[in-house]
Amino acid sequence: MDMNMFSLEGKVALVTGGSYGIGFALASAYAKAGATVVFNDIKQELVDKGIAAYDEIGIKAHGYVCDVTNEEMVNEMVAQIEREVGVIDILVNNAGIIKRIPMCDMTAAEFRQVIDVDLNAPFIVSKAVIPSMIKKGHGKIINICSMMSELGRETVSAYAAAKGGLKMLTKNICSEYGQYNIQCNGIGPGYIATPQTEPLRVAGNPFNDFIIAKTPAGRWGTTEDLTGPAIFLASDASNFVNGHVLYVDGGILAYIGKQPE
Ligand code: NAP
Ligand code: GCO
Repeated sequence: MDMNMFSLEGKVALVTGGSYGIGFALASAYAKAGATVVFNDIKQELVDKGIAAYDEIGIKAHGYVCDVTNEEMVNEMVAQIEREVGVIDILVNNAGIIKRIPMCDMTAAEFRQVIDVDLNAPFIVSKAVIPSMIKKGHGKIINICSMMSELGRETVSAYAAAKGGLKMLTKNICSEYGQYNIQCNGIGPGYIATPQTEPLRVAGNPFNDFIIAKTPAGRWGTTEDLTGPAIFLASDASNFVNGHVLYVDGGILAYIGKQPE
């Protein structure tokens, strides 16, 4: 087997919301596998922080200010990346938000905001990169899904609706553009220690123990746990894998849960 099939040498990878958290870890792994890394964030301040953080680990990343929910800004950013860095070979739709509010207390505006970032934005960014991928003859799109692409729980109705929708957008991009040698897959992270899950991990929050008990691996995931699967799905090693969601969850989805003692 040729291990070079995992190499990302010569590829340009755009990771949305990649200044910290999961996006930062995936983009860093791509750079180590040979790719040129591009990321965006909403605020200049976060882009600057991101560039400094990549710099610190020896990676020269290209950062852009862009709100992924704004189609005009996204189209401008993609055109600028194509001019300044090159055609995007790998897109990771990573930027995401969560609002933990019981459904009946949630306003329609709050629900829409989550859908906008977690579902509409992957549509907008994918749509912006696909035409050049078709011209180039290949492309990889990786959508960061969730346990909530399969499961529900109290307070996350909008997030679950968005991530469930993102799983189906993944299958549909595969269905429409597989013929152009574009592979669109998802990664469904389990419970990963990042700023997004910080409120759930504070000492004394029973949710922390609940997640550890519900995960056969017996721990929270790390951003590093996601990097191998992300490299696989971005590389030639996955050229016939399409429309799939790879759950990287320490076994949560396979497990019925611990019986009470
Ligand atoms: P995070 O720590 O909150 O990072 C999310 C990133 O997305 C931030 O850099 C954020 O920037 C950016 N972002 C948010 N809205 C944006 C917008 N409109 N335009 C551009 N960038 C935007 O989250 P994370 O835990 O790394 O999660 C990354 C992805 O993985 C999300 O899609 C999340 O739903 C998913 N996920 C996370 C977990 C987990 O356990 N952590 C599990 C499954 C799936 P700002 O700081 O400016 O908002
Ligand atoms: C929550 C969590 C999640 C995770 C993740 C699970 O409140 O339940 O924040 O939804 O972040 O997406 O895969």
